[in-house]
Amino acid sequence: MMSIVKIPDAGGDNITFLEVDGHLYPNAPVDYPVEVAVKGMRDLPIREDDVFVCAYPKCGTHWVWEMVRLLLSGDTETVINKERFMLELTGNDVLEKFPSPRILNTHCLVEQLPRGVFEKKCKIIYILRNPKDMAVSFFHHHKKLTKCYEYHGKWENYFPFLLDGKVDYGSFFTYMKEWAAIGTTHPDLPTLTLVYEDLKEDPLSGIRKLAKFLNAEKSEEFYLQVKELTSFNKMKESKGKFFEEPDGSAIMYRKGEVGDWKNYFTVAQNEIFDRRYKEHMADCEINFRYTLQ
Ligand code: PPS
Repeated sequence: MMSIVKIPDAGGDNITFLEVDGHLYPNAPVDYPVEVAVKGMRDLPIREDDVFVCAYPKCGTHWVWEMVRLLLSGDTETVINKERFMLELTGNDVLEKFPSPRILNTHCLVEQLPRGVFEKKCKIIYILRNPKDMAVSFFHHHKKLTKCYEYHGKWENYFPFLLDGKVDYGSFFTYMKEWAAIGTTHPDLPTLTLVYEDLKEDPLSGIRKLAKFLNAEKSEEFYLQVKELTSFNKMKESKGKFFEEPDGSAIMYRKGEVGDWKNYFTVAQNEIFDRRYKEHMADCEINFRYTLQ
């Protein structure tokens, strides 16, 4: 089953999504029919050296993708390419033409990954970001990608809507819990968890961890180059043009900070958030950092 759905936020402003088999996806204006891509995803032929970069939306997927690409290729410059088109939004015939090693981004749940991932035991990099900053980033994403979401609502009405998980890729509580359990549900899958806030605080140590995990260890000098090339400003400058607003400003490279949520959350919203977080995540301990000292 596939349909375009318009879901109202708490103020009655609609957001448009694509619903496929009970899951919401962005109704992305890509050349490929998204429903075909989504439906084909489970059966994508997987290669042993495929690497998966997995994160809930707005948690740093494309930042880490670039780190991985530089480490695996040994390149010393960033490229503008089609990697923005996520695994679930790209057809299998297109993905099959990608050269190895493929680095595949996805916001999907563990159980939605291609079956071959579990058979071939592919490397998985999972990224976590504190959900308050994610919420603010997702708000801007939904508002700015007007062709996709047709959304013009306000933060105060978006906030409860997001907490209810009525967005593309579903509730972030469900997502975080499912991914947090991967060590138990799939103990044989090689998985590296990276945290957005840690990468902000100390990108070099994240880059070293990644290199080791990928068996792509390089010199300290190279790691420094990766750090420079993947800094927020550098990526915004080199890759921001790939998606831009009519005024030319980058949509995907907005602020890249820890703690921006404080500019949006009211005291009451913060209390609601903390309460809902506790209710949903009681059996799943993740110690997020909501600010950096
Ligand atoms: S998407 O569209 O869901 O795939 O977005 P995703 O790539 O997962 O995350 C987007 C947020 O990551 C920020 N970003 C970065 N932060 C720090 N350093 C670098 N290099 C970097 N690149 C992207 C991006 O700005 C989005 O966060 P916000 O808070 O909106 O700025």
